[in-house]
Amino acid sequence: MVNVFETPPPGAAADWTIPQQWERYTEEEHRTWDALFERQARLLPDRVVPEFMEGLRMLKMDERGIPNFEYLSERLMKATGWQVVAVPGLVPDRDFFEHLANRRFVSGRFIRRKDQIDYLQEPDIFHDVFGHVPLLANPAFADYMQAYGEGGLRADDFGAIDRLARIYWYTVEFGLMQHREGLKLFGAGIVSSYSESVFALDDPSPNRIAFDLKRVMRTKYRIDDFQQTYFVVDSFEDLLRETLETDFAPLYRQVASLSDLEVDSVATGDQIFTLGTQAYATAKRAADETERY
Ligand code: HBI
Ligand code: FE
Repeated sequence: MVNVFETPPPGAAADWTIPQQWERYTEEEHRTWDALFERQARLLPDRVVPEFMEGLRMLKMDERGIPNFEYLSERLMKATGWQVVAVPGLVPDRDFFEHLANRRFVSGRFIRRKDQIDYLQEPDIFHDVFGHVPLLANPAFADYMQAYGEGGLRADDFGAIDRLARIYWYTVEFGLMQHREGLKLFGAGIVSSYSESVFALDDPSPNRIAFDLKRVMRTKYRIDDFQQTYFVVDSFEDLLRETLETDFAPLYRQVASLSDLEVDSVATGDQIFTLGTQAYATAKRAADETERY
């Protein structure tokens, strides 16, 4: 979560937006986008939900180079009434929610350097735009994102932003979906990462558990490595319906009296798709410990 007391840096508007300045991207930056795009476009077709591929096509995101937000927003506006606006980096929670509640998706404008192709900590334009924007062309997902923004503003009044943020994390960022032909990816944190796009579906290490609002609200998450548990939704329509029909106030009260669940724990009532071996996380932890001595 992001500090609430911060103010926008010089050059940013009161709502934290900045001009994209598309004409300032260098040839090398456009080629970095192309390299990332081509790799994911090759890997994803059988792995990602069809709604994602549909969004890429509808928004004409397969044109070469870093997308210009002006044209991207025009197409997105026609599809679902969303826009993409540039921000300097992470923005405070309330400003973030305010943008989503008004169907504006905030995106970083910088792109990772060539030597950071496979890993970087903070979200760049490839994560934000390639990862998040295609699904915003889907009506149910678009409404779900707006509902999340509205819910975020209300959660703040209950002191429950961290609980709600877990729902965002385990759906919008790292969600899986149960499809006729098996599990598919839809989380932006997965689909913008080559290695996690393979790990999240194929690796025996992580748990894959049916999505449940209360369960997810209690579950911690990792920001430093692949997830140890992924949650599986049935469809965007179901996710949207459940979010709109649930009264979150009593849920926040219940969750407040329950303990947090660890990133790898299995709880009573879980509907388990895969019980993970956690071999990846265990090996990683052992390697980190060796390194320290
Ligand atoms: N700001 N730019 C940006 N992008 C995010 O994904 C983001 C943010 N601020 C807050 C935030 N996410 C989350 O912590 C909220 O879901 C709570
Ligand atoms: Fe993201």
